[in-house]
This record gives sequence, structure tokens and C-alpha cells, in this order.
Amino acid sequence: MKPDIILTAPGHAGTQATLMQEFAGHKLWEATDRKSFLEKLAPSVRGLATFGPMPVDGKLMDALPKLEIISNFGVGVDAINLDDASKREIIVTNTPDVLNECVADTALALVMNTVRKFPQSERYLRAGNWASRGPYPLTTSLGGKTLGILGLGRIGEAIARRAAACGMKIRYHNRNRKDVPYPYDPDPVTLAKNCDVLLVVTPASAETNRIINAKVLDALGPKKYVVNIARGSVVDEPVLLRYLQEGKIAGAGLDVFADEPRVPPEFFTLDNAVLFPHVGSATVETRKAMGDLQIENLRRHFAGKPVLTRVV
Ligand code: 8YV
Repeated sequence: MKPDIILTAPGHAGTQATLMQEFAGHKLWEATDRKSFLEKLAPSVRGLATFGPMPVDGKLMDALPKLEIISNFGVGVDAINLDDASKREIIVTNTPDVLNECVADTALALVMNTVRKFPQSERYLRAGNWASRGPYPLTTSLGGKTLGILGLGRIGEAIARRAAACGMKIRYHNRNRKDVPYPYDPDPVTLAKNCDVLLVVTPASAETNRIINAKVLDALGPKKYVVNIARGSVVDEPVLLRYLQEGKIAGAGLDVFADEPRVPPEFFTLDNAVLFPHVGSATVETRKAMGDLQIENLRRHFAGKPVLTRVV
């Protein structure tokens, strides 16, 4: 018999199709009455395939007393309460590594677009301004500038390699110093002071919630930029918006937002912000690789084998 699993959101189409084929899959997002959907499945559901920001907490885990594994599509597991899972001896898996290069491409593109204002210059051309108003205003070079990476993990290192190829210098701050050839700063404020572009790659957690606050943005100042490819929650979004509106920092590049897919419309009118709709890992190849890993973890677990990428 196929193990019963719940899929929390439609997620990636190919992955959803395989999950529905290989397991007895139940689609939570289609339930009209979530409570009775969970009650009906409580005696049989052994797995959760999670996609996106829907919170998975102790309450949901308790509603599914036979739950053994939560297999997440994505490297970030901030939507899952890991303490609650660990207390209940529920395995949590994610999809690291397979997305590193793709997310690093997005990060570098966002850094480049934020500093060089390529999207704004394209809009200028499309609006007919080149012929009527002359060349687009000069921007800032990347070469010789310092990229400050907050959260130098595997993705951060892939970004650092790309930034070095553009002639940028690298510095970083992590909770603990790493064995890497880049200078270390002891805290985010010092990193902001010492860099030209502050790139946020740190995982979202209670500890990193709004770690990019007014103090850090003040340390950056009006000539420097912040780029966030981590999670919206790591930035104090209303403060960032105000700093951009008032020119207290030079610009921001954002791939992630506090309440996705809703983005405060005040951002849309800013000329000093480049906004991506959370496309960090969004390629056909990478999303397939992420889905394959999510599925493989479930397969292995239900076959009595150790999962490949366990978080807790
Ligand atoms: C995806 C991500 O957008 O891996 C992550 O943590 O944020 C992205 O790769 C997300 O997982 C899609 O659900």
C-alpha cells in the first residue's frame, strides 16, 4: 500500500505529479474544510510534503499523530517549527546544494542590477526617454567595491566566487568565523560599515528576525546598497522602505518580502529599488532537482532507509 502523505500547496507541477503517483497524496489547498480534512486523514497520514510559507507547527503536527516525516521543497525551513518537530521525533528534510549555483546567479544579478540600475535604464529606453532626454544617468561600478555577505554558507560562497570575477572584494559576518580567505566582521553593523553592498543570505530564524534594522542601515549610509535574497523577515521592511524613500541608503535589491506574494505598493514607485518576485531558484533545471530531492527523501524514509538531507 502506498503511504499517505499530505501536500501543503501546489508547488512545482512536475514534483506534484510524481508525489501523487508514488504516494497516496492528499491536497491540503483543495480542502474546503481544513479541520475535517485533517481529522479524516489523521489515522493514516505519515508524511507531509511542504511547499512555501504555510506555517507547519506543533498544532498541525498534533492533528496528524502518525506523522513521521516533513519533506520540504526548498533549503529554507523557517516555515516549519523545528523544535516542535524534534520534540515529536518527526524527521524534517530540505533541499540544499542543488540550488546553490542558481541562487548565486540570482544574487549576483540582483547586486549588479541594483548598483548599475539596468532595469531602470531599460524602462527609460522603453518610455522613449533616450531620444527625448538623452543618455541614461551614470551609475556606479562594481569593480573595486566590497561585497559584505551576511551569512556565508554554501550559497554565500558560490556568490563570493561570482562577485570576485567581477573584481569585487568580499567580507562576511557569520555567527562563527569560517576557514575562508575573506575578512571577518564581528557583527552586522561592522560589516555594513566596511562594505559597499550588503548582501543578506542568512537563514530566517528567531535570531535573525529583522537583523537588518535601522542601526545596520545607518551604518550603510546614503552611498551604499542592501540586497536581500534570504527571507523578508530578516529585514525590517517598513524601516527599509522609509530609508529608500528618504534616500538614507543608495538602493536596495529584493528577491524576498515579508508577506509574499504581497509587496507593499510603495516599493513600486521607488527608482532606487530593484524587485524580483522570489525567483532565486526559479529555473526548470533547479526546481526539478529540488523536487527530485524532496521526493527521494520521502521514498527513502518509507523504504526504511536514512533520508539524504535531514535538518532535524
Ligand atoms: C524557493 C527558497 O523559492 O529554497 C528556498 O528556501 O526560498 C526557494 O528556493 C522556495 O522554496 C519555493 O517554495
